[in-house]
Amino acid sequence: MHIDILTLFPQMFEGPFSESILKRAQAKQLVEIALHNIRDYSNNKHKQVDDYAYGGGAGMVMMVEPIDNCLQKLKSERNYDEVIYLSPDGELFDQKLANQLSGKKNIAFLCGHYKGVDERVRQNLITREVSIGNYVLTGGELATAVVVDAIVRLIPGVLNDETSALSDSFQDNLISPPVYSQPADYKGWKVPEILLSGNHAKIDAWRHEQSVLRTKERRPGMLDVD
Ligand code: 6GU
Repeated sequence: MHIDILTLFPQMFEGPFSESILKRAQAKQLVEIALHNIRDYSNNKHKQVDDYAYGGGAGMVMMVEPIDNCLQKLKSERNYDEVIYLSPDGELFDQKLANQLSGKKNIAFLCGHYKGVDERVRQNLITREVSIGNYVLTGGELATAVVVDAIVRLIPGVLNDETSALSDSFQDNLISPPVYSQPADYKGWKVPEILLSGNHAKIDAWRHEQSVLRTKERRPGMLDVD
């Protein structure tokens, strides 16, 4: 998979993409992530990327031209399955969308800032708008990092034990069961007997039962979807 990220703040991605699983996925060439500074595509002598809104009002708007310049260049090099604009008023991101996107070949993400992007970007250059939740962030960068993380870990070969993504919470509309490790008794806080029994059929049945119980308690709406 190839991912392009269009942003005014490329350095915001250095931490999240240079550690742990995302770092290894790139080293193994399972994913290639390229950052593009929108400011580099401004033709203005001040490298201007935002301007006042027509009609007045508070807040700056990201201009169409630098974003279009950047996307034109990228589109001359590859065909995109999706060009995604991260915005608090987009479609809510969930595990189902993460699964869909993890199967794509080329995805571009546009990170918005200020009062958002010129509407003509949304009308003409974007295939999809995504939000990570009903709250407002300072910009689309952290949202993009979240979405990229959720997608990349689903690419085959990224996780060591491939079954571990299959047993994730949400993957089958169930929350994961509780897990325990050594010691079996810590300060009197005991691991459930069944997990120490060695009876794997019973353990699997117990885990499934715990998943259903937790889902009913924590995400009652999740059991009836799909
Ligand atoms: Cl994608 N962007 C911003 N700025 N805030 C958000 C968001 C995105 N998703 C939730 N809040």
